[in-house]
Amino acid sequence: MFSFETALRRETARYEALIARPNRPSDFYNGIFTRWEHPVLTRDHAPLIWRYDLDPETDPFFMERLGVNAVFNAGAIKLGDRYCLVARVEGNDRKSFFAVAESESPTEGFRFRDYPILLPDTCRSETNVYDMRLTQHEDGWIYGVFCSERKDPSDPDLSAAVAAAGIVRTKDLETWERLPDLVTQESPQQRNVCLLPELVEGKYAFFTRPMDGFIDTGSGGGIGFGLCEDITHPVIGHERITSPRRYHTITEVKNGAGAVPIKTGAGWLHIAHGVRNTAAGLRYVVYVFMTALEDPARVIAEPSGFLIAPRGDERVGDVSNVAFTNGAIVDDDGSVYIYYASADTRLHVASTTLDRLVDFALHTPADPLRSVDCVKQRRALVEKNLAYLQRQP
Ligand code: M1P
Repeated sequence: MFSFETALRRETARYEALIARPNRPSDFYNGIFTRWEHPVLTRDHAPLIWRYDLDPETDPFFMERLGVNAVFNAGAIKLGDRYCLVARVEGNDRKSFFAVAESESPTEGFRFRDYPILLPDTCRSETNVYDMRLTQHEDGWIYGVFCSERKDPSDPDLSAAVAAAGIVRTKDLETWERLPDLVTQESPQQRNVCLLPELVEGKYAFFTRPMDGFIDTGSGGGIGFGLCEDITHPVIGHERITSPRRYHTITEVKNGAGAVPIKTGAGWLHIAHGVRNTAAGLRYVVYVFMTALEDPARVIAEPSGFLIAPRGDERVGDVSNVAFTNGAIVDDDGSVYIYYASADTRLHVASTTLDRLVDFALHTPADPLRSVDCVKQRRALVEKNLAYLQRQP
């Protein structure tokens, strides 16, 4: 016979066991990063108090009243000794919202704060919000730049939407001040926008992703870069293309910023995403490039191919064949934790170090863009290796 108390006890125990589950490095190896066995956040990490009505008077069958469909694409920041993720949580109703999950460990034990984030409601037409990138800015604020989505009032197509870059700021991830959306005078739509942690020429520096439409970037040629004088009235006049899309590469269809760029001695390290088309639909991967310290829009290295592509179970979910990141944390000892989502469904962690990422970025050959040149590139590596092996005693 059904017992409310038993069901509540069982689900609470399951939830606590999930949060307490230790995570381990998986046996995946490529020398660049470590994949961890378990996702750090899933829909099952959503607290019971978000989903169930725990009062048997009003929920006698202990039913999920407000289900959570997916937890993925998280902004990331370390506050004191706590690793904080501002995750995209998608309800069963398709609407996404943000919520802070934190842990004392970068790879396990993430627990959501009791309440999801209630953003200041400054725009009645805003229907959906997602993918917050968190910047600990030199001006003292933590900025969250996210996609704000609304129905396109000028297009009768029910699915026609407009994407803009919403901006909030906070000091503690608890109280949020909403600023006006970013205006980019040359681009009708924006997604995957992030703010550099430092001023450039005394201005706020954004990486943008100019788009003509909601899905298609159209004439948008890649990841853009623009400056704005006043973050409280954010307007970008001109956007320079930093990392262009290229034919027959991992960025042919689209690319966009990922984690907020990381400052290193050798340049700004970007962990971005690229999109190509396949017969089975779009394939999203995470890739790396570096830009110059004195000119963050100038690419100085772009290693060939992807850093992270969906593998195994990661390949399947609501939007299959997607690896996507919008957050990474660098620790004082140079460790880097890249929080990447798979298939718009769950969030994983990949760990590495700044030294490894910079080495990967600077010393991995660039994509030569043609098969014949790729073969030459690989044969040169084989030749070097055979010569090396022959020299060994
Ligand atoms: O569904 C894959 C990703 O699609 C979008 O990325 P982009 O704008 O580059 O197409 C984003 O909405 C992202 O949230 C999502 O993971």
